[in-house]
Amino acid sequence: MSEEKNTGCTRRDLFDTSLKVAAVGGLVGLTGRWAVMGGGSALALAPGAAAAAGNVEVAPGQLDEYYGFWSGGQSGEVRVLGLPSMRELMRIPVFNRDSATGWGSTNESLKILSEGLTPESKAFLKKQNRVTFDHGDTHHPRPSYTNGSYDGRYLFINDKSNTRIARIRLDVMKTDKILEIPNAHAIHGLRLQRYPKTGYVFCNSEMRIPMPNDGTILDDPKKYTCVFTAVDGDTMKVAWQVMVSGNLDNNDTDYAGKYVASTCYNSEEGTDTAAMTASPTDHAVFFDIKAIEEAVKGGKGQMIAGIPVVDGRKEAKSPFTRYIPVANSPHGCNASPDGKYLMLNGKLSPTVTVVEWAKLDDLFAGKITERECIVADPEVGLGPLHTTFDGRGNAYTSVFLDSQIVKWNIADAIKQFKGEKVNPIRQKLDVHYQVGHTNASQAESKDADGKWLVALCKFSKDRFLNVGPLKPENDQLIDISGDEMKLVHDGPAFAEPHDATIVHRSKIKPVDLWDRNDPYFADLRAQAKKDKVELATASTIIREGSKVRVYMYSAAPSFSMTEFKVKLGDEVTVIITNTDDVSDLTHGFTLVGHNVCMEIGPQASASITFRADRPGVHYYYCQWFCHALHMEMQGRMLVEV
Ligand code: CUK
Ligand code: CUA
Repeated sequence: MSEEKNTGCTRRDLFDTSLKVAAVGGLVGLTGRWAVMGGGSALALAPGAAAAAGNVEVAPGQLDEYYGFWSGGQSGEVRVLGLPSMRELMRIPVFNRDSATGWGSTNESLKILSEGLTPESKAFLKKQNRVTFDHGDTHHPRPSYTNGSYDGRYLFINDKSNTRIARIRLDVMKTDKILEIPNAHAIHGLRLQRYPKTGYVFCNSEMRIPMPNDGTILDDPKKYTCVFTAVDGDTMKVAWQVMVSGNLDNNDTDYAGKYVASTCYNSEEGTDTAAMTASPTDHAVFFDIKAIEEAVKGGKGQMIAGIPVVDGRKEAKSPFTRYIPVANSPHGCNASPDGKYLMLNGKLSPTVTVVEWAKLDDLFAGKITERECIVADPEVGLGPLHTTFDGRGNAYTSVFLDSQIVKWNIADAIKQFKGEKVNPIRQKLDVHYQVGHTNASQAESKDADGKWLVALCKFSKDRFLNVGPLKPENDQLIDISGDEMKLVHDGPAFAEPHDATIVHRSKIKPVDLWDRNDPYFADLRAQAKKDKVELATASTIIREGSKVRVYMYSAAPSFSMTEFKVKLGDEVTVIITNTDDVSDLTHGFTLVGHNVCMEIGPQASASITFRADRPGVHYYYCQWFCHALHMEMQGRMLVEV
């Protein structure tokens, strides 16, 4: 029985490791809590405890209760998982190229990947014979809000590597907008306006660059600056920017639509590690959204690259920002779901600094000092990175160096700060290993429900079968529904999911079929109209000089055209409409030897353009197994010399 449970919901190694950890804890004379903790992890495997821990096993045919939106890190994509099973449900290509769907090859995706780039990037890429970047580094996936709750419209995510953000439509789970942020360098922190709705997408430029960055300023760091950016999430246009002091790291917003804050490292404004960490304190910068909006409306912003920019640097003593001092190099920045507090995670300091949002009105009005906004500073362990919440007054901080999730009570931390003799720490749970982000179910919204927590560990070391020098990450699932946290699952993940957001399935309503009038195919509809063809019934070739448009439709198991002819050197665009209106009936179009491949979802249209530079017969086929005669779903392109 217990054997079954062991193999069913977790790994045998977990059992061994937990016991070893407990023993080591005893050896080095750690407190009783450690012993309880180690035992607690092991207990999670006992049949009784596993039952109490809630059912993590989602049987075949059963659906998960939560969607998890995972960043794909350096892979540049977003992954959708089901929780608690931790099954990977979908990968959404975003900044990367994708062989299965043709993302980065189809005309529709190339437009999305290229239209939001700055003129400088477009010119740079053109010199390299490219239209877009092929690579992305995603960190922070965040679903849109209405009144502090997830509304299921969009998911936004950053690309640190090429200073971009993307918007994914959650009805179809496809990327629909990508925007490069001008005046910025490496977008890292990204969070969304919660009230009244999203609204703004707040983006942190992590690196400081000269302004203007035109090659005239090199060695004068005083002329370097960082900008904080507000993008309108509906139009995906930059609304305004604020110049700040220090390097922006992570950010978060309140639940009232008034303030947004960001942790900063390098308040020293140095350019190497020693200079960057010289001072014992850094700061978090708080932005007054109304004040900035009014200044921008009143024309007080300086126009840089077409964007109104206001000066919120420390020395400017502006009405836009306040700098609250915190210990050196803070990292995570997390608003509690009750709308009251913001947690600034110490990283180099073993503490989490708690700021009360309600104090900010007085701070901006000059009635209280920066330090008076701090209401708690609990010591949680070595290397606090990120904090999440259960909606019952507890916070859970990931502690990188100690490899633990530390549960602490917010009210008790505040009492302790006031001098009362209380210990806010409730439990320390070992995770494996070196945890980065942690996030709990619904915890980034006011509907935090305290059921599941994921610990996204940077190292998996010995937790899985060895796959060579590059190891997977280890995303661990922890049950937080009871008084004690229980580790219930290890999940290997490729290329660094920095962060994940867990959303109840009732909040997300994806469709089964595309709508023929979807904006995704607007360009194709317009082109078809010009060509006087009907997308869903066309089997036509339109020639315009050496430009050839091949219109066809697909209905399982065939393409409406099983052969077409073009001339050597033609620029060929193949436009296919999938007329099947059956759920899950996706077709594809792959042209052998041409670097051409695309997905065509049910009721979708898709197009791809290539040059017919190889004479002869070339087969195209459907690469999605759609029918008993799927193998036969093919045709020939004849390239005539
Ligand atoms: S960051 Cu990666 S662990 Cu980019 Cu949110 Cu903290
Ligand atoms: Cu259509 Cu396979």
